[in-house]
This record gives sequence, C-alpha cells and structure tokens, in this order.
Amino acid sequence: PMPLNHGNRVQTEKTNWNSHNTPLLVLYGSNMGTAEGIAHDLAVSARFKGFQSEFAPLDDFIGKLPTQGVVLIVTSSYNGNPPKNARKFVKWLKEADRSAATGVRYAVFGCGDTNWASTYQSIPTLIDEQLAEKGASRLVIKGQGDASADFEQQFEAWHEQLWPEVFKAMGLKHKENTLKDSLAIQFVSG
Ligand code: FMN
Repeated sequence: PMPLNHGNRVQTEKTNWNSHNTPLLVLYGSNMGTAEGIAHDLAVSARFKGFQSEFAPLDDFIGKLPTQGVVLIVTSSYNGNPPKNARKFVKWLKEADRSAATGVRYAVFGCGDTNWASTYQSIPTLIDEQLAEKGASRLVIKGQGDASADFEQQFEAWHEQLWPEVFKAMGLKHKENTLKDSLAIQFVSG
C-alpha cells in the first residue's frame, strides 16, 4: 500500500492506541526479488500491527542482529549457496561463536524450488539451525515455499502461525489496527 524504502523507519502517532512500537526487523537474502518482496510485505504488515518495522538485506546486519523486538528472515538459495546479498552474513553466522545470537528472537521463511532437490531450502535451513545453535530463540517453525508447488498457500499457512507467536513472545495482545489507526501511520526517514 505505501512505499517502504531501505532504511526508512515508521513512526505511529501516540494517539494510535494500538501502536506499541515494538521493533521488528525483516532481513532478506534475494537475487531475483521473491524473498525481498515477501520481506517487504511482512514489514508493511508489521506496521499495520503496530510494530516499528524496518527491512534490509541480511548482509547489512552481520554481527549486529538486534536483541530488542523480533527478527524475521526471508531468503532463497542458489545451488545450495546464499543469494548475493546474504553471502557475507551466512559466512559470518557459520563462523560466529556459540553465543553470537543470544537474545535474538526470530523466525525464518525460505523461498525454494524442489527442482533443486538435493539443495532444496538449504540456506533458510542453515540460517534457521545456526541461529538456534548460537543462542537465538525460534518463535515459530521455519516456513518454506516451493516455487514448484502452491507457494502462496505455503506462505499463508506460515504467516497465520507467525503473528500470534510474535505477539505472545512480546507479551502483546494480537489485535488488528483499524483503518483509522492505519491512517495515522507516518513515514519518517531513519
Ligand atoms: N531453490 C532451492 O531451494 N535450493 C537451491 O539450491 C536452488 N537453486 C537455484 C538455482 C538457480 C540457478 C535458480 C534460478 C533457482 C534456484 N532455486 C533453488 C530456486 C530459488 O531459490 C527460488 O526460485 C526462489 O524463490 C528465488 O528467490 P529470489 O527471487 O528471492 O532470489
């Protein structure tokens, strides 16, 4: 609905009773835009649910995953390797020490294609497992979309599970913003 550019932050007016302004960061790894598009949509949905959301490529958050709020990760794989804007992040995560992700609350959605059978979902799986291994808390089981199946339905199924878990983890009540609340959203550059 509204443009959301890299580095933009959203601020909601204090009169918006439903705005809790919990930080929510959506990180993506994407070559052709599928994962980036989903990440963008998640960041927009988060705003409508009262979060202060941002979205950025995984490589922008090497060694600095936030422990405040929630981190959502959407990524694809290419022949078992990370997309271009996630390569450095994946290298860092693999080599990071055991407590590198302590305090991070996260959920992963993978964009894949079963045509690449032996490396299907390899990068989302690796990130999901490595984060848990390095001290992060998984909020919901990894979602996975298969471009050779009903990708959209698979995303929707995961998306429906996601928000209740995110709200629970943050100690928030899950309530949709009304249209009036939504219109109170303002964009500010961050
Ligand atoms: N999907 C997988 O699950 N595992 C793979 O190893 C894999 N390798 C791919 C290699 C090539 C050359 C292409 C074109 C696709 C591959 N895929 C693989 C499918 C893509 O990851 C999938 O289409 C994804 O939605 C693309 O996301 P993106 O547009 O964000 O880059």
